[in-house]
Amino acid sequence: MNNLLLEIQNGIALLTINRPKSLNALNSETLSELDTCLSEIEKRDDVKVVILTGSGEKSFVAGADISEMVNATPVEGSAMGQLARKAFGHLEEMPQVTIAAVNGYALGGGCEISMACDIRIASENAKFAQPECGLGILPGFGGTQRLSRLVGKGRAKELIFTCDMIDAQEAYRIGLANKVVPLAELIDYCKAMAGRIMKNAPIGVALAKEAINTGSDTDLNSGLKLEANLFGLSFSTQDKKEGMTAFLEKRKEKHFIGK
Ligand code: DAK
Repeated sequence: MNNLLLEIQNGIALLTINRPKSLNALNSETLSELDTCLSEIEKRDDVKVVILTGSGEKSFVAGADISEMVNATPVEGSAMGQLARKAFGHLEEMPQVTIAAVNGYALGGGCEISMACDIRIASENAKFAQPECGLGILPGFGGTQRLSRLVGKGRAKELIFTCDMIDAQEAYRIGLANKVVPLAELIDYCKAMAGRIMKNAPIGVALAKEAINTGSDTDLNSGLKLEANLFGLSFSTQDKKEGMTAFLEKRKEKHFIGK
């Protein structure tokens, strides 16, 4: 991999987009590597949480690579869009929990890839924006859809139409960031959160992720039906037996096995 760093330890995959000279902008090669890497992580039982971040202390991802896009034809643009849809789709749909550790600029495709993650933790210096309309395009890696679902239609329209850049506190206030922490503590904070998640049953967490994601794109009744079915499915796991038995035995230690 030319543009990614991957470190897997204690159930956590720390995936770093590593193109610091262009502030970690996403070119086609990086998107393709993300697709390949995430589809491999997705199959690993020993990885429970993925933390996605950018290299350096200035930028998470400064968007799609403008130098690659400037002369791209519609066909090339569309191929790039397909690649991003696949790569971002893994983050959103993989059974593991995905946390974006937003360590600086999250602009355009950078804001969009953070929104494909389940949770966004921002460092104090993080900045978010969807600057596409100022480049003569519109958000195309899911921004018009995911931003409005996260912060509401009105705020999404304001951010997209004005291209305003907002800081981490404002992102937190509107619900785009889950939490703001000092830059030096960002990765440790995300790892500690991953640790709290990993104490719970992985299948329960994965089914809850599926219920929330699918349910939020459908009507309440269909979402509730899906939840009931997934709830039933969780009763087939050994982890359900273990979690409930541990409670009844007043045991703090639980031995979840992901089955
Ligand atoms: N692409 C390419 N290079 C970039 C870049 C980017 N997005 N962002 C920064 N760089 C490069 C700069 O060109 C510069 O390179 P050198 O001049 O040193 O060679 C280097 O990174 C450092 O940047 P600056 O010198 O500009 O650093 P500053 O601190 O002055 O400014 C900044 C930092 C982040 C405010 C500024 O670099 C900036 O405004 N960057 C562009 C941000 C932006 O507009 N991002 C949104 C891109 S549009 C698609 C769907 C979606 C998309 C594309 C296609 N399809 C469906 C096909 C998505 C589009 C976008 O994301």
